[in-house]
Amino acid sequence: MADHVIHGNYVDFYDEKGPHKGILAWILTTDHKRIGLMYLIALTTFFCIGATIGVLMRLEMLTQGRTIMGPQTYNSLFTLHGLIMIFLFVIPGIPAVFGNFFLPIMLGAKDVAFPRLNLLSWWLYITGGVFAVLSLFLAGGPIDTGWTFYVPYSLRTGTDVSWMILAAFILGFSSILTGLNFITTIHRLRAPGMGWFRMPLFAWSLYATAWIQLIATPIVGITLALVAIERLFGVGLFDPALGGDPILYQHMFWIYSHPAVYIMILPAMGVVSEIIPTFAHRTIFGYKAVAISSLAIAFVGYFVWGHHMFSSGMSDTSRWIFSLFTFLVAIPSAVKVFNWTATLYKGSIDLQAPLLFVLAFIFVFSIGGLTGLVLGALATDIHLTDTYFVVAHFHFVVFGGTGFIFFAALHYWFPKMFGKLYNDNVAKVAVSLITLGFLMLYFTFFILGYEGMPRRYYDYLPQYHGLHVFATVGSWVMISGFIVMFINLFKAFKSGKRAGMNPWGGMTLEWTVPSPPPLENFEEIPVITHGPYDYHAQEEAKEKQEEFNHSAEDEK
Ligand code: HEM
Ligand SMILES: [Cu+2]
Repeated sequence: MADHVIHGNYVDFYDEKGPHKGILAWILTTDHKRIGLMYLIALTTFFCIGATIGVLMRLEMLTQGRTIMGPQTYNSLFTLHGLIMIFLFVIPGIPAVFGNFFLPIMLGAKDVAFPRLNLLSWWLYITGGVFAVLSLFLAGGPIDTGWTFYVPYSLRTGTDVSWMILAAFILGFSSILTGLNFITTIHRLRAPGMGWFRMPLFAWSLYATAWIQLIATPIVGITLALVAIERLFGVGLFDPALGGDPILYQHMFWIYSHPAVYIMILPAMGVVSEIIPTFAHRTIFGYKAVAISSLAIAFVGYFVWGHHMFSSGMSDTSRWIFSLFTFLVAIPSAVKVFNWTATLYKGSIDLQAPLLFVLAFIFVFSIGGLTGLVLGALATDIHLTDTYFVVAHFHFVVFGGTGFIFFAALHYWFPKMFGKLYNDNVAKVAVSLITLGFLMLYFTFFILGYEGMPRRYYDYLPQYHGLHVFATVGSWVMISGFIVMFINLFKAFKSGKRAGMNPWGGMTLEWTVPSPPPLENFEEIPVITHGPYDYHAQEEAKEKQEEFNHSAEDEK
């Protein structure tokens, strides 16, 4: 990184000489930007591992019967795929990488409120990840319970569930500490003049997310700890054979894991609310509605966990209440989609790669949300639960939502993070391949599920063969898109053109500091005088400046 050294009169954060050298300067750093980049490396590595496992699973499903692996291996692979993607990629994803890197800069702060705690979160994340990988090689072999650890199976399987639970437990602490850090940062470290309603929407979304992390994560921690205790000491909380109740487990699991889907999606919605105004060159439509709807989603999200258990055994009253609340979440989500579309409408649209990702997201995510309503309605859910329809639904929202926007964010902020530009045309080819492959792969799952293909099955009946082949080919198209994307970004990192301070014409504070930013972000803490996307105020300021220049020239 020698060519980064000094531009003009500042030293960027890559080249700042701290007390440590080499790798230690990274793994012992308390700089939020370095921590964000370390998360980026870890997360993309896990994403690649998880995606490879996914492709292998699809390859197994290419033909009936055994194709490349046996049933036990298949069970372990879909469990690992889910665990890696959910706990190591989409849940920490956007807050850990882009929240860490950009939240302080967007608030006009020098760092997060507790930089050392931030480093501890990263270490806990890595420790949890390493434990998860280690569990593959321990006595029982790779776990085969599915990412939900449902009892009584998870109490009885011979695979090493306790280790994996320990890993998830540690990851939970990482998540809680990051949430705590962000809440404090947002309350205490906003630049002078930045009232709550002058805060960028990405910060709002991280704020709502952080509260879920803080309130819901301990519940899954306790639940999983109880499973481990039950496995080790046979106390009989969940195991019916010992007088326990497996439905109790499901309630406790989903009381966390439903809100967790909002830990995944809210930050993504925040990123979308940044990218759209920038590429439409227009103030976001309904700023306050978008900000408040994040809080509303976070709040209502606590009351809908039962929709994962409509068919497990509950009273009719609780069933329809859960169904009603599930439908209510659709309202604040739709508010956001309407406001995004309204912003684009009459905007002067600059269709670059980050916006293309966002458009693909709006399309795919809307399908995911609407099919969520199909599953939230009691009658249709009975037909579709535990089929490929559910797998399609959650890939549309989790992958088409958080996954797509993780990569949109990477393209949007790449020039700022690395000070380099990538090839926009190649990026657009990558987005198109990814979206096309995605639709071939997962839209097919809706049809398969509707026709009765059960989820998590190793084999299938002859009538599903054609659709399985089509979906598997889709997985190849999608993966080639990701390969093109990674090569493009890697090339840019190695030898891309130097990026200026503000390549897209963005309005939030990160675009007012150099790329890459200096160690403490700002030479002088900025004073905020208008809203975060106030293109109007910017225009006025520019005109005034020009008038001033003219009159200065006239005087000469
Ligand atoms: C916003 C982002 C969302 C994410 C990340 C998400 C994620 C998920 C996941 C991972 C599952 C599968 C759980 C399992 O393995 O059993 C699932 C199932 C489900 N989702 Fe979503 N979801 C989201 C939005 C929605 C929405 C908007 C609705 C309804 C309005 C909804 C309704 C459901 C229902 C009812 C199920 C259970 C289906 C069944 O098991 O029969 N989801 N979701
Ligand atoms: Cu849910």
